[in-house]
Amino acid sequence: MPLVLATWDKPGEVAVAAAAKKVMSGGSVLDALESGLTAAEDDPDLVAIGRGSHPNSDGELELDASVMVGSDLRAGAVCALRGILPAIRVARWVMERTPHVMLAGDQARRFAIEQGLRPQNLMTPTAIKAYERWLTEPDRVEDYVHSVHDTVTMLGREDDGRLFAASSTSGWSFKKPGRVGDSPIVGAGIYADDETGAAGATGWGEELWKACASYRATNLISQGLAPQEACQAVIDHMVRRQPASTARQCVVLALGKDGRFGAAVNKGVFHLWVWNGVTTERIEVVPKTG
Ligand code: SD4
Repeated sequence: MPLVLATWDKPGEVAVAAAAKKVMSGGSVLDALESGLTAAEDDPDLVAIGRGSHPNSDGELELDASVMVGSDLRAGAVCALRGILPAIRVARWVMERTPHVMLAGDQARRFAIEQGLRPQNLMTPTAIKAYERWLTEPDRVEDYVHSVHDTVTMLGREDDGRLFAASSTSGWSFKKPGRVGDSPIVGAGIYADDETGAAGATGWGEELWKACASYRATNLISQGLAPQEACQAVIDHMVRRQPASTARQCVVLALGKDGRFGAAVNKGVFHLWVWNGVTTERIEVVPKTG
């Protein structure tokens, strides 16, 4: 049976449902990850990724996205992409239609337009209102960044064991223009290698990037750890080596080539959606105690 994982409560639910639908209509798991992230990016009511999410401090949305294929380590990514949806499709096109791994900013936008996407305004009235409120109360930015999960990271496994990872994000609410987090970075926000496993990260991008969280998790799986143990080991390593990372939520999830999966969080509660080819489950992940 195919398997699909998606992060965070509301956007993850939208993403996993769209992914399941794609597979059930004959799509591949790679297509399913693209469909899942596209659905979440496109939903104006989700203050999460893509349309309707929080902009940077200039009031503009800058999107990051990435995808990786575990059979041959192919990868594609875009960062600081403005006015284009779906960012995940552009990341996939970078992988499939160019010899590169990442395109950035205005040149990523130009590539997306050349490939047939139309520039559009991604700000909704609700997002504009949130931005205007932030302009008058910038000190309260922490209220926003802790209450909004602005990333969906997905992992997938085909029936035959092929693994995939993908992520899409608008990054931190009201971030510095040009800031790029872990999500589009291969090894940080995503990693997939059929010989070991697939992994993803979400939460505080700067810290997860410094930890090379996704690659670290798959590397630990290659050393014999179960996916759950590998995720916890990455979080433990971050707590020990990057103690400042405990100030904000950091999550690591992983999927083994045998279909076992796991997730770990450093603080707070995290929700992971899992579709196992038949049913969808919402799993609550809490920090390890003791
Ligand atoms: C970032 N890691 O840009 C992303 C944010 C995130 O839930 O995952 N939020 O830092």
